[in-house]
Amino acid sequence: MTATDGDRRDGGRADDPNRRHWRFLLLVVLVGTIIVEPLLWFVIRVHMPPGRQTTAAQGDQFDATVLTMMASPVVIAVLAYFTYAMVVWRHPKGAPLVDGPPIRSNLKVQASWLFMTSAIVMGAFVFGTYELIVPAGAGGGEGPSPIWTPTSKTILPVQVIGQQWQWTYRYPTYGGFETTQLVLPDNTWIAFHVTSLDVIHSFWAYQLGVKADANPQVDDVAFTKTQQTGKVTVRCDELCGIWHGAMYNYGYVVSRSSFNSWALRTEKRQAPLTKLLPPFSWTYSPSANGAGGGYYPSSIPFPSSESYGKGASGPEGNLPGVKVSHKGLSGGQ
Ligand SMILES: [Cu+2]
Repeated sequence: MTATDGDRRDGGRADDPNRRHWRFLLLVVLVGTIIVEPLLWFVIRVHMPPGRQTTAAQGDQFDATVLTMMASPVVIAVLAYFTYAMVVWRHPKGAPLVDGPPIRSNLKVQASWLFMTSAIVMGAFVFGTYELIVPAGAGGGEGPSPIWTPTSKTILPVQVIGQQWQWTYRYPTYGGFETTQLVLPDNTWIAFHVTSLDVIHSFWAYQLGVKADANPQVDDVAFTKTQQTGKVTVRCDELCGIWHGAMYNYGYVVSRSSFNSWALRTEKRQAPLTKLLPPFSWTYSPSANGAGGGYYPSSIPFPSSESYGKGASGPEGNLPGVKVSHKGLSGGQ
C-alpha cells in the first residue's frame, strides 16, 4: 500500500483503511470470477482451438478450457489491483512527493502467497499428468509402445511417413498404397503409425488434435477417433532443414462410404506403383528408399567403380526401365 494508507502492520482494527481496500479488491475478484468462469465453460469452450473434429481435439479443447478457468481468477486479481491502484492510490496533483513507510515482512501475505501459488502449480501438474495418461488424453502421440489402446474392433491403421520435405500416407489395409493426401473416414478410430525416412520430423494434424514425432526407425503410434467431417491441415512441427516451413499438406475427414470408395479406387489406380515401393513395413531403412542419391529397387552400391562411365550398365541401366524414388510415387515420377 502507500504512505497515505498508514502503517499496515497495525492492521486488524475494523476502521483500518487497508482492510477496506483488501475487502473491496477481494469482492471485485470474487464477483469477476463468478461472472467469467461460467462464460468460459458454457460459451467460450466450444470455440477453443483446435475444435472437435476428433476425440483428441475435443480433449485438447477441454484441457485448454480448464487451464484458462484456473488462470482467470489470477488475471482478474492482477487487473483489479492495477486498476484500483491507478485510480484510488493515484498521487494527487500538486501534492508533495513523500516516500511510503518501509515494508518489512508480513507473515499473512507471504504465507497466503506461497500457499496459493503452490496450490495453482500443483493443480496444473496433477491435471496435466492425469490428462496425459488417460485414454485419448492430451494430443495423441502415445509413443512406440502405447500405454492404452482403443477397445473398438475397427481401428483403421494409417501410416504417416515424413521425409525432407513432405508427408506421405500409406494404407496397409488397402494394399499398402501411398498418397500425398490424408483421407480419413468419419466416426472411426484411427491408429496413426508415424515414422520418418531421414531426419526427425513431427506430424501435426492441427484439427485432429494429434501431434506425434516422426523418428527414423521408430513406429510412433497415435490413436484418435474422428467425429466430424472436414478439412485437415498437416504441418511438420520439428525443424527439419531448409524447407521445413514448406512441409505441409491438407487432408479430409469424409463419410465412411466416401472413404471406402476413395481408398478402393486409389488402391486400384496406384497398384502398378505400389509394386515398386518397398513392401509395407512399420519402419523403413533410408537406403532402401533411395535416400542419398541411390535408386530403388537396387542391389548395387552407388556409386561403385563398375557402374561409373559405362552408360547402359550404370545404375540406371540395371533397373527395369523405371526410376522411382520413394518420394517419386506421390510426385508422379
Ligand atoms: Cu519435417
